[in-house]
Amino acid sequence: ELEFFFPQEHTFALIKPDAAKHHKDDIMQKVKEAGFTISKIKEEALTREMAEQFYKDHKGKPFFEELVTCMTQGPSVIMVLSKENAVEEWRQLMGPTDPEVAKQTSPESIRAQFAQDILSNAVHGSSNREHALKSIECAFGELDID
Ligand code: RTP
Repeated sequence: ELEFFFPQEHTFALIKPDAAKHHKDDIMQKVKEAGFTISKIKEEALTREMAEQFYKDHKGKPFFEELVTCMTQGPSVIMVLSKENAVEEWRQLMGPTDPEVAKQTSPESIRAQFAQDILSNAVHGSSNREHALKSIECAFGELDID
């Protein structure tokens, strides 16, 4: 009945390869504590095509090649997270892009606690609902959850 007032939203979330290797359990713990439902999950290395699709807005930037290499170097944990206001809340839980900033402004965030540096910054999350839907379809096919 609550869902009538607080409809679920879905977002696309990913634990990047380095963090998937070293901090997966701790990050999954924070996901659950924050009240997300894990609607879909798989562990697999992104292909170059997928990494380029997720980061197409950054094509041409000086860090793009490094970013794609970093994202394809090993298995990622790829998820659909569901919750009221999921897109925004997952971004909040991730924290700012740069872990040095994250440590100052959001010490409880995933990036403050588990990011290595601004490139290997532990997690990815869609920045809006449209991007979320596109990334979910790209990773899992048509969205078949309510
Ligand atoms: P994301 O897209 O991964 O969820 O992260 P975001 O919105 O916080 O960061 P964004 O500005 O979209 O950048 C995407 C990813 O590119 C890498 N990056 N490196 N070396 C650099 O200055 C730099 N800036 C961004 C990070 O891996 C970031 O997550």
